Amino acid sequence: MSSPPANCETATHCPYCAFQCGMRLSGTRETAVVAGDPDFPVNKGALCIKGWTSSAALSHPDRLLTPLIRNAEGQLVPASWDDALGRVAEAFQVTRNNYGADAVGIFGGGSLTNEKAYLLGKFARVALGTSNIDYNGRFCMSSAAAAGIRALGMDRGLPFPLEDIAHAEVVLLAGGNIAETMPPIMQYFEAQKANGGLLIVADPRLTATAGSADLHLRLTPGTDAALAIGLLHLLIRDGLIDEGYIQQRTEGFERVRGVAATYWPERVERITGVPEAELLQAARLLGRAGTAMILTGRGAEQQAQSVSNVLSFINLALALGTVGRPYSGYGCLTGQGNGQGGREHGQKADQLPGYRLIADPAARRHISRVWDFPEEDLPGPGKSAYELLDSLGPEGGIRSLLVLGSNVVVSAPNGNHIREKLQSLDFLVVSDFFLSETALLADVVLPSAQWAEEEGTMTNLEGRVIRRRRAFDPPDGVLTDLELLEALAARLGRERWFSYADTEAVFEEFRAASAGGVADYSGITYEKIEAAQGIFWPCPSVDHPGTPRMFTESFPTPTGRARFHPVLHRPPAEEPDEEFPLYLTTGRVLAQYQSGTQTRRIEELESIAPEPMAEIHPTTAATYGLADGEIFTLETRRGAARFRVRYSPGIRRDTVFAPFHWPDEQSVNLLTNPALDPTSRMPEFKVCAVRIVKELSLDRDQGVSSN
Ligand SMILES: Nc1nc2c(c(=O)[nH]1)N[C@H]1C(S)=C(S)[C@@H](COP(=O)(O)OP(=O)(O)OC[C@H]3O[C@@H](n4cnc5c(=O)[nH]c(N)nc54)[C@H](O)[C@@H]3O)O[C@H]1N2
Ligand SMILES: Nc1nc2c(c(=O)[nH]1)N[C@H]1C(S)=C(S)[C@@H](COP(=O)(O)OP(=O)(O)OC[C@H]3O[C@@H](n4cnc5c(=O)[nH]c(N)nc54)[C@H](O)[C@@H]3O)O[C@H]1N2
Ligand code: SF4
Ligand SMILES: [Mo]
Repeated sequence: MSSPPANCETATHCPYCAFQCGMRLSGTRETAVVAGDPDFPVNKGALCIKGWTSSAALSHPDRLLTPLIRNAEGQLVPASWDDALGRVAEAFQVTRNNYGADAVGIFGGGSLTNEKAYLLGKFARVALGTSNIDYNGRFCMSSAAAAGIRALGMDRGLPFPLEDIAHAEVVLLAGGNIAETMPPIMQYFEAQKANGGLLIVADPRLTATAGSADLHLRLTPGTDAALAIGLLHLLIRDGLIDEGYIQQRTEGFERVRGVAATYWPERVERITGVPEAELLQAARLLGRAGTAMILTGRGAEQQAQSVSNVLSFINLALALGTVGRPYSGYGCLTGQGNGQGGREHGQKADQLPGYRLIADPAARRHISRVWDFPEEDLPGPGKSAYELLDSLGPEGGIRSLLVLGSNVVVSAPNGNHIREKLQSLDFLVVSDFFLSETALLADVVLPSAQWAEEEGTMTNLEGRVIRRRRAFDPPDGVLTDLELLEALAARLGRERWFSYADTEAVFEEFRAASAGGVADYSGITYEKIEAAQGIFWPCPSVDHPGTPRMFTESFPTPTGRARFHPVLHRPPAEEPDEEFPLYLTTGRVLAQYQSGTQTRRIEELESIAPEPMAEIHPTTAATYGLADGEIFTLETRRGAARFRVRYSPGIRRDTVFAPFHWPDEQSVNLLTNPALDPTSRMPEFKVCAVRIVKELSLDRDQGVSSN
């Protein structure tokens, strides 16, 4: 295939977050110039610093340009595709023959296009026959998704277009730092402010986002459910709930009313640390607003009780009568580029395309017909992300693993343990653009084409399906992930199910697979996306315009009503004690993305955020004799890591915050607690108990020793 002519402009989207800013690429791969796309209605020309600098990764000298195979001396050395694919296919066959198909695992990611996520799920079930496929979205969206399905009948991050934000009288944002994690979204909040709207932010830190809010609720980490139920208590007490809506559109409120009665403000202040006066102020703002919106980010969602947290916020949104009304309702802010589509098309352990459940006989029948593959040969549900990683090696039974689109060594909780698990595999293959920390452990590494070098669709945080367009050819010798999966399937004797003329052909099959499912894409075509700057799912037929706003008439539950859930606040799995006296919470900074594989290589970003800074209240720091800017160690029951102190007068005194974008001894995930939410299996990234140690020698192989 020949390259597009140099200097032509290609309209595509940023490789990073779920905002999926429209951007235009010009020049060649080596000289690529990025511009914000003023015609794309979501970002309207704006980009953040990561977007502006994203093209630097395309021609970066660290880029993988050939497959690598580990040789007898234990080194990764360049190899041909033929050798590399042969090695992978052979290893998978040996594992299957010796231990059964479930002994091969796949770990995918929320940055993959819909086409890739779909084909990866099909590859697991049809080419490998394994039930064990899951993905990093389990670490991201799974709690909001589980709560949305339970309460509203389905999970689409924002069930309304972003434009609604500008017209909401009051927005409560729990656990999101969007001024750093998707900066161009702030234009909607600025418009909201200009319209007289107010913003309430619940966060243990005074973040850039909380700083722009009208009210900042500085809650104790891990107390979101108590906060939400406490607000509901006040709304009920003061007669500010919408009884008519509750009666007509919901069910189960009476039990929730009973629970809320026991969350009186003094009690909620004690649990959350938020003063009673602020609770009252927040409740009044929400209760008296004509339109109110409640949004959650990972702060409220990455906890061992986070499904309960989100259900409590949804209870609040329902009691206020907001869900399904314009400029109102509940929404979760999806994180990864295709965090939304990535959770709909079958790369989850319990799922088939179209948000169908793999255990559902009707879903299996439908997919078996679309795939022309025997229903009885489709595997059942497999292990969720952390459990899958925890099952690697001889003990757990997963002996070979393909990682495609994740860097779990840096991003999974309890990192020392995960590294050991990966090292105990018989065979690890990683597909990436760069030699990530996970790829460094692999037996075979496969180089992949980057975003600007492939076609496909992405689904943004609003549920808008958009086109990723190819601006440049991949470097010689680099395959797209779709080409890789097709080639590997052929080596495994499954060519018949994995032969596509092009990416659109994968999309066409996937449309049919999703037809009739909850996430129905069957009416979406590449042409329609082009013409309308994106189509919102569900879109069940070609003449259907798509669904920007959902739940306007009814909910996709058996009764058509939304469901209240009488959940309680439960404390985090690990709380501070004498030994580990502080809370540790984790998250992101503006200039780095995720595990940092892509952004730690980009000069402009490195100059802004070269190393992890741990935010500590100056008073707390003084107790430990820590000067601003000093290097120190944080230690939990699971490990220790080093950070530079950043004095942060806006954080709670009992809480330390650290970002997770760095590896090795700077990795906060050596510290985090893998306690899982019982429903969503989300790890508790946002809360554990930590202590400050001024001096500690760190040796990964020998564990941690104080000196
Ligand atoms: N710059 C940048 N942007 C990104 C990403 C990135 O890596 N870097 N990643 C993308 C992805 S995948 C995601 S998921 C999103 C995440 O986007 P956000 O959810 O906005 O990001 P986080 O920093 O993980 O967490 C948000 C906030 O939760 C707060 N928090 C911590 N504990 C608690 C708690 O117990 N309760 C409450 N209410 N808040 C708490 C933290 O202090 C933090 O400010 O960002 C996306 N955008
Ligand atoms: N402590 C702590 N840990 C966290 C979080 C937290 O808040 N705190 N947040 C969690 C969340 S929300 C998330 S989403 C995860 C993210 O964590 P990861 O899954 O590690 O995310 P990325 O760094 O985006 O990893 C993607 C990897 O795949 C590569 N890649 C990207 N796109 C493609 C592609 O299309 N094809 C191929 N072959 N490779 C690709 C990238 O170069 C990168 O190495 O981290 C989780 N971990
Ligand atoms: S906000 Fe997200 S999509 Fe937009 S430029 Fe930044 S990283 Fe890219
Ligand atoms: Mo995420």
